[in-house]
Amino acid sequence: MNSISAQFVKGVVGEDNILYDGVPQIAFIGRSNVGKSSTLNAILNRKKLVKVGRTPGKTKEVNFFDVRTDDGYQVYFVDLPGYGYAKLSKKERLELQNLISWYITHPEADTALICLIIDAKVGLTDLDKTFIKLIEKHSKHYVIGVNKVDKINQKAQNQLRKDLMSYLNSDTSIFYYSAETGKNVHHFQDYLLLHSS
Ligand SMILES: Nc1nc2c(ncn2[C@@H]2O[C@H](COP(=O)(O)OP(=O)(O)OP(=O)(O)O)[C@@H](O)[C@H]2O)c(=O)[nH]1
Ligand SMILES: [Mg+2]
Repeated sequence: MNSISAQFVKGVVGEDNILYDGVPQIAFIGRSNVGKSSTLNAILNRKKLVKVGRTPGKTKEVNFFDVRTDDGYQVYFVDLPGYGYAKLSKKERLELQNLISWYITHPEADTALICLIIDAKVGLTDLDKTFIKLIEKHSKHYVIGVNKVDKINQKAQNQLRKDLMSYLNSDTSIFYYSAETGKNVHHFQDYLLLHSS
């Protein structure tokens, strides 16, 4: 496996040169608390690079991490706030959703890939479907990451696979893993670091 170095660069909430500096961006979006930040930590083999929350709503900005592999590949991992956190006020929820929509529909940002993360126990929600439609409308590439597979048994996982395959295009890549136990994280990691340049 490649050795990877990663460091936090900055968090943005609007226009910034980092969006267009030519480094490809791999973004992580999804409902609040699905484990987007944990996924970054797991893929980067770093326990505490990205702040992970016991309470949802931990990530508030569009956070850029500079990731480099020892064969010279450079990419930004972009950690976004979660959508749909019920405990926020309607205004706060809309502000976060607008920030996420702004980033994923940005016509000039160097977005190479959007990873839409879902919780294995919850499956695809209506808001996930809304964001998938938005991503497709703006012709961005995306994959689905199904996190927290440690929380479901094989039977539930088979059902989830069926549900996802009936909703998604057949060419959409889906990764099933657990950021907590590390199960299958390397498949997702290989894909992101080898195939997205
Ligand atoms: N069981 C289990 N728990 C997980 C897994 N991944 C993350 N968690 C837990 O889920 C909670 C949320 O994780 P975060 O990584 O902060 O989630 P997030 O999607 O970044 O959350 P926001 O930034 O608030 O949108 C934490 O308590 C994690 O420890 C997993 O694979 N399995
Ligand atoms: Mg987070």
